[in-house]
Amino acid sequence: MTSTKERLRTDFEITWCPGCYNFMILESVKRTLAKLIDEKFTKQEDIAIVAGIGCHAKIFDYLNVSGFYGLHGRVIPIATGIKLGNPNLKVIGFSGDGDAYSEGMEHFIHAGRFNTNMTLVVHDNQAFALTTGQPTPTTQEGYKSKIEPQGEHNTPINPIKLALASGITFIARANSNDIENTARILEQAIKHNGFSFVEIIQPCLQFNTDMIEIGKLTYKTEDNKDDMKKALSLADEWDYNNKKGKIPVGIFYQTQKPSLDDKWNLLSELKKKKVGWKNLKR
Ligand SMILES: Cc1ncc(C[n+]2csc(CCOP(=O)(O)OP(=O)(O)O)c2C)c(N)n1
Ligand SMILES: [Mg+2]
Repeated sequence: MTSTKERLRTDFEITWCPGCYNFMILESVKRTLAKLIDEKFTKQEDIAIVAGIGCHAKIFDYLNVSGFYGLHGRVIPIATGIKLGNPNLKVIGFSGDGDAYSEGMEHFIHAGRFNTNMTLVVHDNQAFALTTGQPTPTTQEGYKSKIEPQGEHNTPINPIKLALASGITFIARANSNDIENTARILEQAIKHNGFSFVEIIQPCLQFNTDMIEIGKLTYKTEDNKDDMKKALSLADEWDYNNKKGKIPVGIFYQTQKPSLDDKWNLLSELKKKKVGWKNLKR
């Protein structure tokens, strides 16, 4: 008998570079979804995924679930649209650091305000990889590329701090190399009621090779709930520039606030009755 995890694979040829950390992220996602389906938390047909454009986004082709292969930077609005169309679906967005923090930045901030009931997974390789390695908002200073031969002179943003400031209700960082812990974090993120954000550190073997050892600096933290001070101090431990010291990974912050579906009575009704808009009798 085929396992749930096997049913999540597709026959598309995988075109990531050999050894790319995206393979590890794909494995973590498959393990998480298979567990959630086996536990009857959701059904395979009730999962919808959205991807941006980039190396990360190819994950869309390798997962046998429904969804929408979007535009660069527009993962969150598309996912929000799916959620508004049918709040009974489990919606997961896959974004790159370029995708989420450059062109898609404004959506990220507003997602915190809306508290849309979805998960955003950011594959953060500190580079625009698919377009051959230009620097993104999380690239470290000094990174040399074709467009900045003298090196990146801008300071990276810290997406964890930005998420905390934006009111995002579930914030975590994972290390792509640690499949088991990433799967554990993804499971908690998908089970969270509200907007959950999982930033996955993913070295790029081809372009930002200065950061290739970054996974080795990570250490696991204990899951935090809504201690904002603790979350801020964890976020401050790594500034995305430093190649020394320690990088915490784990659930940095989790709090309960009404999600978009809870706040909007018609969406709550659709969820309660487990129906779509056309079956909603008013
Ligand atoms: C609207 C739009 N702007 C820009 C691009 C060009 N583009 C395609 S992929 C990409 C880089 C993606 O980088 P990131 O989101 O970090 O993903 P990665 O390839 O690193 O996984 C860019 C800039 C595009 N396809 N569409
Ligand atoms: Mg990238």
